[in-house]
Amino acid sequence: MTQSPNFHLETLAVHAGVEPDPQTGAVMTPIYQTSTYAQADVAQHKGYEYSRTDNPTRTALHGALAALEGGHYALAFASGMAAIDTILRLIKPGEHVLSGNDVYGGTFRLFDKVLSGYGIEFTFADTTAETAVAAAMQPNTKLVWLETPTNPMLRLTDIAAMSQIAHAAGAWLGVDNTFASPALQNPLALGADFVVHSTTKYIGGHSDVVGGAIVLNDTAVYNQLKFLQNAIGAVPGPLDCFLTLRGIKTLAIRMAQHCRNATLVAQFLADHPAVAEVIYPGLDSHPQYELAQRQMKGPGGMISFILHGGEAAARRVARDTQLFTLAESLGGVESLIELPAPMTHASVADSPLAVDPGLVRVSVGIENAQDLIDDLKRVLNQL
Ligand code: P1T
Repeated sequence: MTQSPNFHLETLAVHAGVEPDPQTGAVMTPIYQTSTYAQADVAQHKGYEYSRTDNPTRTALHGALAALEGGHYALAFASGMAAIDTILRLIKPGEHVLSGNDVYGGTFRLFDKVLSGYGIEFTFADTTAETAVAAAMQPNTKLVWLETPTNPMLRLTDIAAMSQIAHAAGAWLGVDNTFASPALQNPLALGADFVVHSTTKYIGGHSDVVGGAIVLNDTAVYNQLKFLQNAIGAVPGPLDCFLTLRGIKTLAIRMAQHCRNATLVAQFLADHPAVAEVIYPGLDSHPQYELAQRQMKGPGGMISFILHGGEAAARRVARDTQLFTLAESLGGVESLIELPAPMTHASVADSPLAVDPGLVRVSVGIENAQDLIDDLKRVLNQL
């Protein structure tokens, strides 16, 4: 496809990065299941020499990811954590990273339990409050890191405001855009320097592949990251790239249905007497409803809630729903339910980031909304 900045997301999702195969005309990019490439003479190759460095199926995925986020460059990784880790390799011992204080448990674990052991200094601050971030900046701050919406509290951060604070201090802004997906929010356009995805989630969309991505505009930093991608080697295999490319084609219509369904489920939960609090950016009870309206094209498919019955009730609901499968992860076509405190965020226990043990998180899938509501109603009515 001839790339044009004027194409809409629905069109980019179907076409970006993918050209008919030059050899055969195959419409879908083949799974180039090869580790190496024949060379005509020493160091004379057709752009590919070894599949850790480059692989044609991965090249197509890079093109699609860059287009979706409106960035010049994208790099795909074996997981979301591998993508985040590779960005953090740009930070040197003695430098400081200011991270949001409500992030995926694995991100906190990487920062606090792994990278701080290599001399990188981390501070965790409330990025929803600009004053808290400005106060926590240090002369050696090199990177401000945030999720919006956050996992699992669904708090929002004003990306444009945060990029001003970071850039005024000479720091980069990295935004983990996993929860919104590129269909609902494009952080580069709001001033972020890096966008990261766990492509395991909405981008892949079918709970059948683990992957990660970085998208950015700066050529010099891209070259550094491309070097690191090859040097470290946490790359996705060709089948994983193919599955992710296939998932991307329906991103726009999946996200529209996730948003529609989650809005209806959130409204149902908010009206149910067993539910004490519903956190969803599409409800006007969300403390940052106005920012959600301004910054996001839709409220997303993730809902967190707390029951009057606390942790015991939360465990019963997570165990007894049938359409909502009790499982970690999110963003697939099927609805999932989990308790962050003992599951996805177990690694923040005993830290200032600890999560309420009664918090329930649901990833609302693309099933029929009434079926999903009936499933929750049956279980909530028994509490
Ligand atoms: O699982 P992986 O592809 O390595 O991605 C890590 C990651 C990064 N960023 C965010 C916001 C995430 O939610 C995740 C993974 N999260 C889950 C597995 C989860 O259930 O929350």
